[in-house]
Amino acid sequence: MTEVSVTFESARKKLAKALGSSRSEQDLLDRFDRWGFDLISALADVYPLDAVLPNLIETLVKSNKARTEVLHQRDRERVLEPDWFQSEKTIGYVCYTDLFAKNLKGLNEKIPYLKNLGISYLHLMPILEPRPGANDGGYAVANYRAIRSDLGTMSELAATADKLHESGISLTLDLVLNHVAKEHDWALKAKSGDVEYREYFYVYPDRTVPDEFEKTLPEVFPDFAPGNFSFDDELNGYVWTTFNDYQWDVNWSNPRVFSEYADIIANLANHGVDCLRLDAIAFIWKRLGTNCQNQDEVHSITQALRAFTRIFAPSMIFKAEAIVGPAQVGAYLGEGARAGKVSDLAYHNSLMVQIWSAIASKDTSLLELTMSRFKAIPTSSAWGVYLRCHDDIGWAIDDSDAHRVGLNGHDHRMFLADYFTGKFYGSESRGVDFQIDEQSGERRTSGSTASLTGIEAAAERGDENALNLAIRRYLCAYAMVFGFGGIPLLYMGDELGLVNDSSYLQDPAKAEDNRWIHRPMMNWELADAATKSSGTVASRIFQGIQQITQARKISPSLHASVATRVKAGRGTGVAIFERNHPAGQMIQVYNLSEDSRWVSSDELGDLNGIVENRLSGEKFELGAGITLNPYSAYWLMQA
Ligand code: OTU
Repeated sequence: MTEVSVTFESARKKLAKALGSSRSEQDLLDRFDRWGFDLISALADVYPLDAVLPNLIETLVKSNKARTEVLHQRDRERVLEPDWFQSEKTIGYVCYTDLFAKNLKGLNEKIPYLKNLGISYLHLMPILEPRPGANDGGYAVANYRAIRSDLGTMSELAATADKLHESGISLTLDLVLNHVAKEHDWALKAKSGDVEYREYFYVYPDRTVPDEFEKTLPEVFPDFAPGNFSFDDELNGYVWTTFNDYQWDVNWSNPRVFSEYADIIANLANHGVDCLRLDAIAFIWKRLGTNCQNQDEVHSITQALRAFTRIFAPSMIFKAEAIVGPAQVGAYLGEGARAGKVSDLAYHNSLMVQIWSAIASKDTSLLELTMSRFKAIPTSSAWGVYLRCHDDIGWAIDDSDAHRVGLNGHDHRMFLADYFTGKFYGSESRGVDFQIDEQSGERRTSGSTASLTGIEAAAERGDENALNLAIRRYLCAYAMVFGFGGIPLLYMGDELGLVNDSSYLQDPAKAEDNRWIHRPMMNWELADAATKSSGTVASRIFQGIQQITQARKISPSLHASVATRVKAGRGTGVAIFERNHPAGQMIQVYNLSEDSRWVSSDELGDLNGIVENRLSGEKFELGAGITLNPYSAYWLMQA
């Protein structure tokens, strides 16, 4: 027997002894039999087993006792329906609790609005207690066991989770794994000289080691947080700070850190959270001579946490926030022996970038090529698909991909940054530059969907034609997001076309970070009007999004277990997405140009005769092909 099997047997014995005979305790033991090996083998990759397992077993037993019967029941249901999040009926919404509804109590009252929009998956942006003052939008957590005090309490969180579930909506929260606020208890203890807690972080007495690492480390926020290490007087040393100087990277090579996070996860699961968004997961393992992202140990750690969660709370899933290239992102959903054993969801950053790139260039060849580079993902996983989120857009165009379609990577990235900030001739985009790379001049872009797609500029000028075109562009892009398969994530305000909001400049804790320009306050007056009247920009967008949502919900062909294939060779501004699902072939056609285009029927898979456009409900004779109006979108099925 291998070391792992021996450990498994003895761990199982200890667990069985500690557990009683109740149904939930016996269920837990069954799940240990199913997932315990994955847990222990992954732990063995990274840690001495006796330094983590006893703690984990204790956490399992203790947290299982604390878990409510309602949650045990949810566990049983989801074990029987493990694809719940892959369903075509899953529609996501992402918002800040305060900007959306002031606090958790206010949010409870807005659940009918979310239901009306068709939402069944809600991601509440960072809500755990952050450090005071600047806190990177809540990504500098001071306490994982409390809610930001103006938003509510942990028991209110559990109550909100219950209310959401009653309405068929699951709850996602962020779990920031890579760093804590320098005001977190661990950091305070480290500063006070506690050696054990100093080892929760990467601390160096002088610049020797940091300088070695810096040789190969990129910078995430070069403008407001240059470098990856910060000197701290109390530590009397340099502490690793990938992001801001107040966000201290946690040392995951320390087994105690693993045990701490397992316990934090169990606590969140016991408050009714369904999904954890693993923030900045790519960064959690450091290796000299590398960019310290996507290291193999990241995936071992995730597998261990995932197996732990499957044993303890099988209704919970993980979403990897790994904003990395096509070649790296697959590992977050599991490749090789880890297929299906790490995160269940991962953001599709490349698709997002490629949609914007195709819009700017009115050419889809780069999108087609880049999408063809994606390998299959486990059929039990799904992409989180989005057009905008709370972050800037990094123009992640691969140099060799660009080269293969006749572009220069650097030039194209510069073009996109210029285009979406309105500097390129003819562009109506109103984005703003975020972080400039001194050497290359390359920039990322902030801005809301409505401002980037030209709605803001056209509305301001009162140019009806331009406005119509911009709204079509906007809805066409969202149809791509909703049609791709995986969870479409609607970013708050995008259902109404909210434009850039500069009010963040008044708040000193936000002013230097222009990502706040696309994190506006919800406009409930506008939302009310949009749901009641028609004809306004907001109502046209709201109804457009609702229509896309409804079309998606009646289309089992969009279940995430089957991948979308982006058809190659079009390149003329038309993208074709093929979904060869046993429930029925669906061919999606998008004209991302400002001119009419033609698609011939032999580009449309097996479709012939009478076809239905799921998006409009319209049925028509396919004939030789379809004339595509600017920004038209079709989800075609055999009628
Ligand atoms: C994430 O971001 C969050 O989404 C950001 O809002 C936070 O500032 C950051 O972590 C730190 O907590 O780490 O895996 O364009 O994509 O900052 C990628 C850069 C991240 C972002 C990057 C991202």
